[in-house]
Amino acid sequence: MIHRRSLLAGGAAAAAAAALPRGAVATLPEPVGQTSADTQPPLAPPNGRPYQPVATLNGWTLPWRMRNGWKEFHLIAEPVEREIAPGMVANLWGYNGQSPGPTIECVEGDRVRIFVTNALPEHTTIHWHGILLPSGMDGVGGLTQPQIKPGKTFVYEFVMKKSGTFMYHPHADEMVQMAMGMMGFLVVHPRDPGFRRVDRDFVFLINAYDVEPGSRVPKVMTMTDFNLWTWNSRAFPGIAPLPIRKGDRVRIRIGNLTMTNHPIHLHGYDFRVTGTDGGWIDRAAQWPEVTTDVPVGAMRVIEFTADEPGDWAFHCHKSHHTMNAMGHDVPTMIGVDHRGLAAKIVKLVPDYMVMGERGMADMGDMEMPLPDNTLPMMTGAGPFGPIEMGGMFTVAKVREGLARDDYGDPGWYRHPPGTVAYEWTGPADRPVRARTAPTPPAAVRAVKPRPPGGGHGHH
Ligand SMILES: [Cu+2]
Repeated sequence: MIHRRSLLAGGAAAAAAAALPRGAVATLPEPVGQTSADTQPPLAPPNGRPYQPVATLNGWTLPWRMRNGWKEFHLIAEPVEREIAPGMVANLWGYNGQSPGPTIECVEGDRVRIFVTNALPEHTTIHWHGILLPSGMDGVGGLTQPQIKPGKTFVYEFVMKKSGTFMYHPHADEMVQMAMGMMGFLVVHPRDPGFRRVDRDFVFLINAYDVEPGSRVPKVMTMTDFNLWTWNSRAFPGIAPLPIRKGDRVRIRIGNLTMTNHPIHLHGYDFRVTGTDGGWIDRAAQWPEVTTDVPVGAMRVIEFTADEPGDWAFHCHKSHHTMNAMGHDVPTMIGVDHRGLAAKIVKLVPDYMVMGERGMADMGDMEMPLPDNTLPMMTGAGPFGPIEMGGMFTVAKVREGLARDDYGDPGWYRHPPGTVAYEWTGPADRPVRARTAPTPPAAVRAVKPRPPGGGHGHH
């Protein structure tokens, strides 16, 4: 739920401000926070230029106020609690109650003023990734401004020169602060609401954490070996589905603030890559894809027309990124029957985990003891059984008859009769195998000459 707070002013200051005529004093915009990790409905602009708002997966859009022709936002950098998925909460840093912070939406040509209050225990700044702005507003601590000390508020002011897909994040102790979850989406809508208009416009950031099983705080010194692969600080089955009305023109905007690339794959459709954080791609330069790689520190915009109903998997194609916390130091146990052994060891070592001996699908069946506040590696049940995914996985749910503004989960797809893969129940012969040894290729025979006089002796 969105909540309004008097975090800064305190009771006395707020009362003093309220006693003065409206507008007589410059005041900070009211800080607004969000505690829910549910996807909030798109925020229709109550004032200013019109636009089609975006839906932030497991997130929300920051309200603003108009003041003398400026659109004013107020970000609070602060420690937050984020539910990564049901059963696991992480202590992160974020903005206005959540990690990622709220999505900022504005319009090409808008004069934007963003107040940033630092409620962290260390200094910070905000860099506006991809925005064309005066150098001194670029948010690089030490280079373009002093860092914002704890308890202080800085003001960023710039005009949005162009529409597009952008993000914000600290440029101060940034390895730590981004490993703790500090980032947010920034969308600048085109001045012409008809420009490349879509019906649904989803946004999310790719992020990653290293949280040891049983703990709540990410290890901030981790370079590459993260164990929670998340979209908007959520792991499957915690990532919201993308509800889509059949026939909708759909845009999905993705930004990558992890330390590795993510090939993002959508089932059921081919799509066009229509934009990056550098701008919109000319139609003639767009090419079809079903997987688009989102490099480190980059953003990709994909679009398609949702003409095929169904439940379509949408995930990172690095298969270990569709899993949650893994122990990396376990041997492969395929072919080893250790089921009885595991039960005995678990009595002695409660956290003991083994890999399945018939592949990894066993993991979903085994009731392995896990430390508190740890996500199982593979979880999430579908209509046909366990989905065996964690991490960066969700479902695009394309349905006939959804309302235009309905972003609720429509449930599982009801497949028309005769359109689901089915089990063969007729006679099943074993495959016929070749009964004679194949003749070696001539090249192999050539290097094994027989010794003079015949026979098979060695040289
Ligand atoms: Cu990935």
